[in-house]
Amino acid sequence: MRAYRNAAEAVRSLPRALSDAVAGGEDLSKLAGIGKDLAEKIAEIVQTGSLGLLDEIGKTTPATLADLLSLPGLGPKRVALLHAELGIETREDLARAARDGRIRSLAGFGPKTEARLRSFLERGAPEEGRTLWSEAEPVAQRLVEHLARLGGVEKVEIAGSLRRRKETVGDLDVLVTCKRGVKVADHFVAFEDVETIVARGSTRSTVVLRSGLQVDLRVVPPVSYGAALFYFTGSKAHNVAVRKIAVRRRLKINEYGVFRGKSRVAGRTEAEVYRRVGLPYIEPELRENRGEIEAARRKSLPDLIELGDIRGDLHTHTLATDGTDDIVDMARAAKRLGYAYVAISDHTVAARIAGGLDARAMRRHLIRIEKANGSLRGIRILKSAEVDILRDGSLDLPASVLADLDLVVAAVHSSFAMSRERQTERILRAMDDPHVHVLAHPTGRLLGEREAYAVDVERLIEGAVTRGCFLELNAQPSRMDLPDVWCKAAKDAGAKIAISTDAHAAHQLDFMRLGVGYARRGWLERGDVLNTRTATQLERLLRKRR
Ligand code: DGT
Ligand code: CA
Ligand code: CA
Repeated sequence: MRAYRNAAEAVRSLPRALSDAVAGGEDLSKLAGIGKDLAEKIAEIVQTGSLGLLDEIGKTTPATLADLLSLPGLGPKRVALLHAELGIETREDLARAARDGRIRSLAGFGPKTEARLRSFLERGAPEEGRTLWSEAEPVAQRLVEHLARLGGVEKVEIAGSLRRRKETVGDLDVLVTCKRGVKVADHFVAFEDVETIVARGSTRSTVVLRSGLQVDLRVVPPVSYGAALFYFTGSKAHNVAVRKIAVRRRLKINEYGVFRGKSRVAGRTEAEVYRRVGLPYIEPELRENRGEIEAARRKSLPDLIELGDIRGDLHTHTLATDGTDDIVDMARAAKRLGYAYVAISDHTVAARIAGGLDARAMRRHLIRIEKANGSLRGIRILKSAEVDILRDGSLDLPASVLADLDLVVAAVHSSFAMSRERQTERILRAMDDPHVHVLAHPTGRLLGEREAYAVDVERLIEGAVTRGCFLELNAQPSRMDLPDVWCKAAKDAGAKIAISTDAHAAHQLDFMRLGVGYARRGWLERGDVLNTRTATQLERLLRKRR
């Protein structure tokens, strides 16, 4: 696979047409990434228009198998095995085999993999057309670096929903200023990820990347940069609301500037644009027309939380269940981030696919946590568990074990299909238990995979406040749960939020950056967030709940 991919890359970067090279008798195997065998195959394709080997494979291997490669945990070897052993050709075949329990017995598969595939397939296809923020952002960063490499380019910034840190983005909106005559468009479409050029012009261009993500580029003069950044950051609803204020002051705002009649009175910076209409600067994450303009006029905009405010992580997993690192690895990684504490919160037994721990195994696990805590300096490891909320709202560990935990995180992992009323009652009942501190991923949504279960989030927020419980903002890229509007509602109701990564590996502790960015969309300030507290403050709060 890799050899073929490298060869494709070599061919793509050839400065002339491949057919000419072959016709000219050029030895392709001299090119980096192409050996003798591949050179012969390429020559065959150029000369005959097809490849004998591929036609042979096509006779025995259905084309639908390629589709299976996109499923989580399936590579070429595993797909080949599924085909050879079970005759699986399509997603439907695979779903049926998973349901019948026929996959777990294959070499290299097991009940966990089978269950994962099954739940993925039963959730249906991901939402079309939107990309997770966490996937779009690294691409955007590479694109910014690419654009900045061109001489004469001055400012490069990503606007749109990515800048507002929405959990998913429809497309990327890139803004560039440069010296006169710089060929930004040509350089833009030469970005390595570009698959299709939709439009190429001196002020606007559009491409589609190989990942399917579309990118809009605008080139603007420096005097308009702030106005353009304001305009293309959006949201549209925010822009419309600000424009209304401008109109009352007999001003006009567009992407070129703020105008009084024909003269431009602002536009170089965003702050200047806001100032001209009588507003303080409004952070991009707030620009959704959800009250930020009123707050700006009252001078009561929130002082948004920052990554540096975070003092620990309150939801992580280890090898004891479905994590990939041990307690000490997780604690060391947390310490490297400058944290004061980290909670080790592995699954309980009802979370069967995650290899959850029963009461006895949990007790042994807690002893290991204590030992690790004793052996490491400069970081406090909290004894915790992500306890399943059972169908009737009871908890998946006996009270005697719960009482030994420093921090109890409770979560719904099953029975998503209940009525809204029953689901709400079930969760409130779990929060009735005085051992419970945090309700994890409160809505259960999985972006692009699964909608939130039906639940009355307002009542959960109220319930948390009256009981002294906390709500989690789970920072796994596909969760971002509690959703932003509910974070704001929770804050307004006086609930405190734990921003937690739910890390299943040490490096996933870095998801905190995503969580904090998203929390800003929910108007959260340092004081609204549980894990900005010092270890001592935190322990006092957790004990108070009991
Ligand atoms: P997305 O791409 O769906 O995640 O969301 P956005 O917000 O990035 O939307 P997009 O890419 O369609 O447009 C980028 C920004 O450009 C948008 O947030 C506001 C501005 N914009 C686009 N179309 C209009 C419009 O018709 N009127 C106004 N006022 N602004 C617009
Ligand atoms: Ca966009
Ligand atoms: Ca766009």
